[in-house]
Amino acid sequence: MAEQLGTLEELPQDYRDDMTAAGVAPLWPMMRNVLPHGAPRPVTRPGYWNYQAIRPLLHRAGALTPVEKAERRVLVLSDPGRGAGAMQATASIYLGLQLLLPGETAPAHVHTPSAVRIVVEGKGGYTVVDGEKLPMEEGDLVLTPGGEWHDHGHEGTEPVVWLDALDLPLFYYLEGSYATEGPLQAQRNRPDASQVEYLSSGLAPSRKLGGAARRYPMMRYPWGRTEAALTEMAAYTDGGLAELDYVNPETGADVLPTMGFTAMRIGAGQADRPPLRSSSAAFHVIKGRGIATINGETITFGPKDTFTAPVFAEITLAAEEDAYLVRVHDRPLQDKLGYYEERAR
Ligand code: 1HN
Repeated sequence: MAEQLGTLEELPQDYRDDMTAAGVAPLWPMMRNVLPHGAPRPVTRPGYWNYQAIRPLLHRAGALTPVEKAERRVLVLSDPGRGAGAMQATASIYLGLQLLLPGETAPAHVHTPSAVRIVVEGKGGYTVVDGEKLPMEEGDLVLTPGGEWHDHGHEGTEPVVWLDALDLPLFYYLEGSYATEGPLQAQRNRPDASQVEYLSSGLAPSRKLGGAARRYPMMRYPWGRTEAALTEMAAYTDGGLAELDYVNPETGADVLPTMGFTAMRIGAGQADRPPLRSSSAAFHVIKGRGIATINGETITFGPKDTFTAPVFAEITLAAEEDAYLVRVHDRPLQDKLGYYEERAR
């Protein structure tokens, strides 16, 4: 196995010009870029977004740009490895903070990428997905899967902010990203499935012959239940560490085709040192404080902050107070492609 492959400069200029004119290029000078040895060489760098620093910028967007002129009033979280304006936080994950003011609506549309909202602050916001009205309370996880119509509204009195996570970079790369606009949806006059059909984990609506469950049976995961489950679980685990994956209550599978979500609890004074994972990840802090070390970079995190880790990152999360986080990752995609991997550190 050659350490150093031939370079472009070694080749005669007339040959290089003729190749360019013919629309071809030699692979060997570029081979290591696309196929490095041993592990990927991510462009993504660890990112950190302090919510208290971004909050005034979001509110200023609210004053400067009416929702009618924005459609979605969002500040995008750009990967430091790709620079300002990058429409991605990791290779596969787009993140943005979205502001909706009291009385506003964000118009209905449907698109190929899937989205998830994690509610950061404010009461009275809601998302309508396929006619189902999903209340948005702090920490709730709300799905708007690809191919499902969705619009947002706000019946409260204070600004509502949520974190959007989308698999947009993947769809954009595939040249498969597009949307269709439509009128605001009529809302069914009943509570969402998390309050009616899937009120208790382990119980699902009784199956009827010929009656297939919806592909996305539950699209809202209320935070209160998630926190209670983590806290109960942590009482019986080493170091007060607990992790719960968000799953489809009918199938137990990941909630979306490409993105996965894991709720985490780290007890005060404890640290989580996961194996190196082939998935990239974004961590959103629901509550608590601590220090994250990602590939040697130190991040001091508090409530509502967000930070990211590239693939195969060395991650340590040390909690100073009981910390509750949601990890957004692309393991479901990597599982489907057959290459998800964990390595001991
Ligand atoms: C989108 O549809 C929403 O529906 C938010 O709230 C952010 C970013 C890129 C593409 C579509 C939304 C988005 C988005």
